[in-house]
Amino acid sequence: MGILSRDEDTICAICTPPGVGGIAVLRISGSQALEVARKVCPFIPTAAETHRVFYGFAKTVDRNNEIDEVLATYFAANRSFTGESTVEISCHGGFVVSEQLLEEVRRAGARLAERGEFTYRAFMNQRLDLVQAESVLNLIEANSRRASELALRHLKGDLSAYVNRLEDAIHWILAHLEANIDFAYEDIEAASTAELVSRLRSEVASVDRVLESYRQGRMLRDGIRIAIVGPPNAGKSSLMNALVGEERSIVTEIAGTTRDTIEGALLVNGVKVTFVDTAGLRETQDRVEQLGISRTRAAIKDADLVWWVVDLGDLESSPVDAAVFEVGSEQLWVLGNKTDLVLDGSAEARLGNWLEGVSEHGMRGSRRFCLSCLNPQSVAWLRSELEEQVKLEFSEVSAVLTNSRHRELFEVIKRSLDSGLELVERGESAEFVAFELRAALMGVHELLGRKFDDEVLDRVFKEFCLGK
Ligand SMILES: Nc1nc2c(ncn2[C@@H]2O[C@H](COP(=O)(O)OP(=O)(O)O)[C@@H](O)[C@H]2O)c(=O)[nH]1
Ligand SMILES: [Mg+2]
Repeated sequence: MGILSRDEDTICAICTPPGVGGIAVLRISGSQALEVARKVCPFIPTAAETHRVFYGFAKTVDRNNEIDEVLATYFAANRSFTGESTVEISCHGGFVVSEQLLEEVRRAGARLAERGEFTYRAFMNQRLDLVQAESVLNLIEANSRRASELALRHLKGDLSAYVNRLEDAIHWILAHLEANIDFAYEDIEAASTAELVSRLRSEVASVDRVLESYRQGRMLRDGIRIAIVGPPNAGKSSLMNALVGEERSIVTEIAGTTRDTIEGALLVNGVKVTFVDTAGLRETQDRVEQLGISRTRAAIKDADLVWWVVDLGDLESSPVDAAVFEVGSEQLWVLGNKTDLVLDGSAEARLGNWLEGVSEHGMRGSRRFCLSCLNPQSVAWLRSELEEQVKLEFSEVSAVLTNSRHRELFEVIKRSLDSGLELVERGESAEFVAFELRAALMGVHELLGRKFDDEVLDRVFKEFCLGK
């Protein structure tokens, strides 16, 4: 059952996370919010002023028992997050008090809110568009400073403003196009084909830029994943442990120790970086190890960056796995480990020669590092190189896409604009072009949630937690 059909109810939920805390906040929203709240908090005046805090004792509805000493804040309709009349009651934290208060508020006539229902109401009351509602979720879920900054910018309307501007631009083109078709638009002068082409081109280019930003946006939201792969015993687990500063993976001199993927994470320049330590790549008859290796291949596919670790002291007998060669050179770092075993200082040269030997292109274009995981200075150096890389990736953050729903719709918009442009360039009749532009407009409306179906809304709001 979706949340769509019961919009008239007054709803309530505890908005703070469960467990023991200094305070808990219970929110009541809906036309009866004030009446419901007053049954439990009789000290709130009937004609409460908006944005005022009232102090007193919350009581059971039957007035027989006091529950807690609380603060109640009143927000009038159109002046609240949901757009509805809202009361927020702050009580002492802990499970018992807040649950009892919630129970009494329900007894007083409010229904328990479903996941995301407060934000859903904010959307229905046009306090937020759909892109902004989704960014509320992203803000709550952000696991790094950069991700939360971006979500906040979207909440404030950055991306929405771009989409609105795009809509205006498409409207302009459509209107001038239709002036060619229909004399009803006599106040609009028909635009020349050259002008239509140039306007369309610039919109296509701007949509392209937004689409390109998805990779960056997704990395900001979820962080960067680095798969650490290579032959057994190269020092992959040692490297991960040294980087995250704890013993996440078991390290031994026995080849094939790591059989599953193990993750460890770090914040690098405000971006979450997840290292995935993997089972060593080699031919093996061991069933468990084989399963581990197929996970390694999956980890390579999922990764933003692949670190291929090899043992400089044992290059000649290092097996090379084809999966590594499929990684693009800009996504692959080759790490020659155990420099301490190469006593003549020829580590770089050895690694280079060996790479020329194992692959036609010698992994040219991939970055190379020679280091020793046992040497803290080596590890610190690799870390600083990683920091530089992260800085580079995020040196310029524009209105970026982070959400797959948005990306799908931007793709729809782009396809329609592309076809429209092609038709204009070929000198096709204005009706055909207009058809494509209207399809692009539909995409825009869907993006902002001006046109929606229940299924989309259900999917968006179901991801929220209770009380939001
Ligand atoms: N000499 C030396 N030994 C290392 C270095 N890094 C790791 N080892 C050792 O190599 C062996 C295999 O390490 P491990 O991290 O388990 O390799 P993995 O199989 O690739 O995960 C262990 O005995 C480590 O102590 C290094 O830089 N120098
Ligand atoms: Mg290992």
